[in-house]
Amino acid sequence: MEERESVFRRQLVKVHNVPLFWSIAEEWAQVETFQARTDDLLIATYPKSGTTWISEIVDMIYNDGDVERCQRDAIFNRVPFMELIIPGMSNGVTQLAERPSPRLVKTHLPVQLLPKSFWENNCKMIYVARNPKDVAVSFYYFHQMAKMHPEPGTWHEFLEKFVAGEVVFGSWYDHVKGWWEKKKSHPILYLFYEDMKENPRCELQKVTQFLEKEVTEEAQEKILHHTTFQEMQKNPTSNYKLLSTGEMDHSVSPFMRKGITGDWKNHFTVAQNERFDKDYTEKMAGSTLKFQMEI
Ligand code: PPS
Repeated sequence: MEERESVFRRQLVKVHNVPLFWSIAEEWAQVETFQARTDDLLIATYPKSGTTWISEIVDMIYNDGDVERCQRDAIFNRVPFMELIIPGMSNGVTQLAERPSPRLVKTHLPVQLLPKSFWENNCKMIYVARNPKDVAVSFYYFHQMAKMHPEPGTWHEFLEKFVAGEVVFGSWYDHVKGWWEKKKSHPILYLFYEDMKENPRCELQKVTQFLEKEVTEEAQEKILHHTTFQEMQKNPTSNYKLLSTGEMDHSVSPFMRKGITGDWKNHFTVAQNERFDKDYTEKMAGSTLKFQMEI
């Protein structure tokens, strides 16, 4: 019991200047030498940007819209989190090594930290980005319920850390811009959470085209229905309730929390919002990347 507790709520440790969970930093050599395969599909995101949502969509495409087959296992086993290494609990690197191809691989790493075998194997990648205000709010609640994170402090304190990039996986700005730039030279489908909310059918078609998969009209309907927030929220294989309460305590805040765009308006004060907008304008200057803060 003592050992288990000591795993949680520790300070982050920087790897190449990016804050990571202490246990990922300690085992970084394993992550860095991860062996990608040519038919791997990488799902890359900054935390809280729609990773689980796109993972469920892709798994459904791979399984021709068969809901039962997609309920064969929890999402964190169907799409393992590559760099997540927690002693005695999880090792995405070894988990993935044992899986048959074609594999779906989840990562939150910023582009510069991605193991080089993904580039060498020219793997297809899907990146999902979400507006930073909703990410910050979602991340704040996630820190409270998922115990690998350091204590978030108050909302105000957390927002300061988020803006400064002093949170796990580093700066949201560096992350979204880094992957955006990379798509100029590599097959990356770059999607937005807000577009997925606004027009799920259109975004689903982008994904199937990118993956070069034929999906029947019927399967498409099933995928759209099965991956709505309401369906995923009650599905034990996608709502993370199969994890132990020690790792994620849904009574503090559920993993499937609200699933909307614009919840930040219920959390940001006017002063916080003004300050955030000013900083956002400075950090995004010169980028062609645009976000919808509301839809
Ligand atoms: S993680 O822990 O980083 O992998 O989390 P991630 O899956 O990226 O993000 C969790 C947020 O995504 C919301 N979510 C959804 N929104 C809309 N539709 C669907 N189907 C869906 N599935 C998950 C989830 O509720 C978290 O956002 P918040 O704002 O906290 O509700």
